[in-house]
Amino acid sequence: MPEVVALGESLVQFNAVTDGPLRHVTYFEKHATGSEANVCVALVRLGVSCGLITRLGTDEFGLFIYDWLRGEGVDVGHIRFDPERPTGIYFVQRNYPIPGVSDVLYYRRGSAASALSPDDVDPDYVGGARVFHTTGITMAISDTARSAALKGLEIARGKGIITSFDVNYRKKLWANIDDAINVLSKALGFADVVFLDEDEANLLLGVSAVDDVFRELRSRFGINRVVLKLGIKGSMAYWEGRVIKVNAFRVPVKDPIGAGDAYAGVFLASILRGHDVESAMRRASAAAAMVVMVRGDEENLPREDDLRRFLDGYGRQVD
Ligand code: KDG
Repeated sequence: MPEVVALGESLVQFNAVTDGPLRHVTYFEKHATGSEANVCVALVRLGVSCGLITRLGTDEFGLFIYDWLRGEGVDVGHIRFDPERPTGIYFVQRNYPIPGVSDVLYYRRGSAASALSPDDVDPDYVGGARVFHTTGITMAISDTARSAALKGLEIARGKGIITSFDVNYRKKLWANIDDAINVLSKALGFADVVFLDEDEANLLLGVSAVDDVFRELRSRFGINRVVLKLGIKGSMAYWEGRVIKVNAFRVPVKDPIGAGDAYAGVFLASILRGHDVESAMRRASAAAAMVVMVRGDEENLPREDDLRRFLDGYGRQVD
């Protein structure tokens, strides 16, 4: 049984090789991505076993993702193939219109993973893990995928397994903001460890000052382990009564997509391997920096040796 079980859509990313509006881009690079899959790869590269519960099409893209994840060492035993539905894909437009920001164009409605359902969640599989991880993306892609994610969270909670939830609010995936707030708040009610950024805090809690965010999550949801991602300003955690701040690493950015998943995956891996919270945050920040230096979410996820080399010399910390 894997130490971590994650649930969510893995999809193929077509990342623009050149900057600018997609209408003028000729070449795209193909990458296996998807938030929870990214977290799984981050974990296995650091020696923490992880299984992904998802559905893929039997098309070329589904086969590509399956082989990629299997090759990385992710447990693919709970991935189902759906011959009736396509694997989700999306395109990434880089550095346009805002420099340093990537925009996404989804083709995932009706995808195989959008048919994820509670039947996909085997209680014994989730129950055998130490951590169950999912995100707000899975809560958004369909009602059945949301039910599957909530089932996973409930099973994990019931069995005393750590539940990890990354808010990952994706505006384009929600019909309206009220739905997003209701559903994501419900998920927070099951979460032991939460990852979010200032905008997401503002959306869900109506506050964005760090102390207020931590206080609201504690008083409204009973959450005592929170990581607040602050982009280039670094990250802050509230961890069982302690507040910790870690700086970000300044690196040349090719594509910021995937940074949050690198952070979450490496943070969880580090905590599971006995690092203290500050060390886990520092390692997670390094991984996030490494991932944004290239196109694709998973290619630059570090192994131990890569992390050590980056932390020993490559990162120049922002004051
Ligand atoms: O966090 C990055 C992933 O989420 C990305 O690979 C896919 O943006 C994506 C999404 O919304 O699922």
